[in-house]
This record gives sequence, C-alpha cells and structure tokens, in this order.
Amino acid sequence: MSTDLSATDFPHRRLNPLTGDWILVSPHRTKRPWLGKQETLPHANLPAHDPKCLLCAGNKRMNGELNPDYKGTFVFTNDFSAVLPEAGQLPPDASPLLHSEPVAGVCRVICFSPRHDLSLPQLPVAAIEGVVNTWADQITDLGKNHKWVQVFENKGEVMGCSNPHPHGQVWATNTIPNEPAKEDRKQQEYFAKNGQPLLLDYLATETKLKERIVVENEDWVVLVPYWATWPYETLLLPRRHVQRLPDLTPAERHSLAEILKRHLTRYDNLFQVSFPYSMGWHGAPTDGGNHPHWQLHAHFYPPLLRSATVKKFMVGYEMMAEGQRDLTAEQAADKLRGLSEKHFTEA
Ligand code: H2U
Ligand code: ZN
Repeated sequence: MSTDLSATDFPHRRLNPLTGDWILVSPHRTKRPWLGKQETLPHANLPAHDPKCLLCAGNKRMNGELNPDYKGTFVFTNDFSAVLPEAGQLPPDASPLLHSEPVAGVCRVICFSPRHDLSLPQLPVAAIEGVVNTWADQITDLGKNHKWVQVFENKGEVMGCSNPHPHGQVWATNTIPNEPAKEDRKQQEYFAKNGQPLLLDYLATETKLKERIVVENEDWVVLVPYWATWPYETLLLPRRHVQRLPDLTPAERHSLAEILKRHLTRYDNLFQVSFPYSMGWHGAPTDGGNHPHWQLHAHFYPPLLRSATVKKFMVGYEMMAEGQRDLTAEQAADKLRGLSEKHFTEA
C-alpha cells in the first residue's frame, strides 16, 4: 500500500505515535517568499588546535583544570552542571498547584576528538566508533545509579552551542524527563495492544514503503519520520530489537559509526555547511526494569529550512497550538537521499 500522493498537496495533520502529538503539514506553502532573519554562517577554516578553546587538549577550562593531552574521546564533569549528585531538601508544597520534587544527577561533557576543526562526519569511521563506545560506556556507568541517562549533541551556534569544538553531553538523573516519559507511555500502550515494539512495526512499514528512507546498512536505518516536525528531522534506528545503546554488539557499533558518517555527511552537503542540529539517544530507562516495549533510537532535529542561513522558527502557532511544517517528510527524505556521501569540504 502506498501513501496517497495527493496528501502532499493539501493541509493535513499527522500523528506522532511516539509522543501522541499531532503535527500540521502545509505543503502548499513552500513557495512563500522569505524576508525574515538570516543566520550567520559558522566559521570555516578552524585550526586543528585552538589555544583559546576550553575543550582542546592541554588547555585550561573555566574552572582552572587542565585538559589532558587526549587522543580519542575525552569525558569530564560539566563545570556548570545543571543537576548535582546530592538532591537538596525542598520545603513541602504550599499547594497542590505549586508542586516540585528534588532531582539529583550528573552532567558530563564528551569531547569527540582532539581535532578542534573536525565534526563527526569528518572523522574517520574508527574515531566515530570511539564516540559510539564512549556513549555506550557513559550509559552503562551512569545507568547504574540513575533512571535516565540522556546522551545528546547540540551542534552549531544557531542551536545555542557555545563552542565549535566537536562535543556532546550526557545528563543523568534519578527522574525520567518529559520526552522519554511520553515515549515510554506510548510504546508501552502499543506493546500491550499489539505484542510488538511500536518502532519495530513502524520500521517494517517504512522499509516496505521506501518513501522516507534516507540511508541504510545491514544493521541500521535512517529515515525522515512520517510525523517529522523539524524540516530535515531524522530518526536513526537499529533493525534488530535493541533496548539500549550498551546492548549493541561490536559489529553493530561499527556499522553505527559507518551510517553516522554517511548520514551526517549528507546533512553537511545539503546546504554545504556544517549542519546544525540537536541530536539525542533514547533507549529503555536504566531503572532496573525490563522494558520489552522500548526500541533504541536517535532523533536528529536540525533547524535549517531552505538554506544555510534560513532557519525554521518554532514560534506563534507552534508555541500556541501545534507543530507545523511546509515541506513534507517525503520531500525532505527525497532531498537527503539524493545527496552525495562525499563531504563537500573534500570535493
Ligand atoms: P554546549 O554543548 O551547549 O555548547 O555546552 C558545552 C558545555 O560545556 C556547557 O554545558 C561546559 C558548559 O557548561 N563547559 C565546561 O564544563 N567547562 C568549560 O570550561 C567550558 C564549557
Ligand atoms: Zn578546541
């Protein structure tokens, strides 16, 4: 069964089964002129090592500590952690409408490589595999005494990233945050009803239709989800039922590094710019429970819409009503699929 092509011509809403949210799709609007804000381009020609960078090897961080002369990945406790290992004592709620709860946790920064100038897709596959192993090790380590370990990367100034040195973060908490809590509920509901993980059924549908797949290999698939909200949003997921990143075999970690390189190279090639995004991993909570309804996946939320300098703003209707997009998920997937896997800086 193929999607009704006329759906790309008129406004409609699509349901995100992972969160229960709807997204308004307005494909007839893509031709509207743009007189709004233009973003500045990220700096090209960065040095391999920047003596002023807080994350480069051998340099001093803001808290006065010296970074070691690291060769692969380097993980340190965030000097400005959003959560702290000891939960404070809160006063009792003054009213049921003024409710709070304590939160304890750990925030760490992960430098992907000593190279200040190379983002993930520009690193060799072996170095990306080192990043994958670091992500998995962090989840194993922090998952021992935290319910949720959020691995993420904020890339690019437009996403509020403070430093061009390629890095990600990990925040672990003794609470399950909003987004994974929604996904947990929806996957659980689906599993109870259908006896199958939601995302595995979804993947089977997408691999049959082939309308939204961007890139795939023996273990992994990258697609633009049917319910994508950000213009070039993608979902990366393993073909096999995997609950958490540390459960991946060495071969799956290697093929993950390979698909990340291919996928992120396409992203950079789209507008010939180091492509900004927020990405993050979602897997089963590390609360000691068995969660057969969970399927590991990564979300990529890039803000760019029509060029390296025109960003999609999630404001107005999106803030007050629901997410909205002009370009359809199928158009975005077509565009990404057609791009070269040779990085534009090497061309
Ligand atoms: P971004 O990925 O949002 O740019 O964040 C980088 C993190 O690095 C940020 O959370 C931390 C900041 O607190 N950091 C340090 O811990 N020490 C430093 O010396 C620089 C930045
Ligand atoms: Zn640096």
